[in-house]
Amino acid sequence: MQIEIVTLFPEMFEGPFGHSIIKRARGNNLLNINTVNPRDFTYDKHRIVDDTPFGGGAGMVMKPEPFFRAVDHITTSSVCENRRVILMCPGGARLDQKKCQELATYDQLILICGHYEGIDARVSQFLVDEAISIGDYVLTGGELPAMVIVDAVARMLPGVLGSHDSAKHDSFYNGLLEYPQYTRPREYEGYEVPEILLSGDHAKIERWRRKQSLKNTLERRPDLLEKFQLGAEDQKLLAEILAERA
Ligand code: 4GN
Repeated sequence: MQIEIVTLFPEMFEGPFGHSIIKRARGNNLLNINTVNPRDFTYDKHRIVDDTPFGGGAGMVMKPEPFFRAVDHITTSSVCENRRVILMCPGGARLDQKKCQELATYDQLILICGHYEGIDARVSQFLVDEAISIGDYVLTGGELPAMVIVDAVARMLPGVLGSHDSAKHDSFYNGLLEYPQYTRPREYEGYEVPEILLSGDHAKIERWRRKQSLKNTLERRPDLLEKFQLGAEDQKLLAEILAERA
């Protein structure tokens, strides 16, 4: 996958994409990340990217031309049939695991990061395919949200996670929260690992893990459970959980 990030602050991306799984994915050519600076697409002496809002009011608004030209530069210099242009925006559709899986199917993502008080609305109206938000809060720029998208989408790409750290067991991936995991030591300062995990009975362990997943989801994210299609075994486990509560 090719990811183009349109940002006034390309240096911000050097750290987060230079480590661990994302670094490995880039090294293996599964992921190619590039930044484009809209300031390089201003043609005035002072390379101005923002201006005061029409209609008055406080703050500055980012001008449309640098964004249109930057995206035009990307789309005309790379042949790609299957791309998506995305604006990082507090008012966009909320990012979730399903959206990350969907975004992972594109060959190219163009992520647009804004700053200041806002971006000229023609960018979201006529340049982007969709606006995405990583949550109901406002940040000083779209850079951190773009990093979140890159990270979450990259680990959905085939080959990025090793088979041992596959996404299958992730929270949200299968619609439930993850079951708790433990490693050595068996006992730390009196805190013990659940006995069943040491039993070697794999069928029992699978059942226990599924039950813990259901229990965690019920207790912490009942909204997820409402949308979830419970199988026959899940219904039995859930009945057990509710009985144990009473
Ligand atoms: C996205 C962008 C939060 C999000 C942002 C989010 C930059 N803050 N929740 N800030 O995903 C005005 C112009 C704020 C750009 C925008």
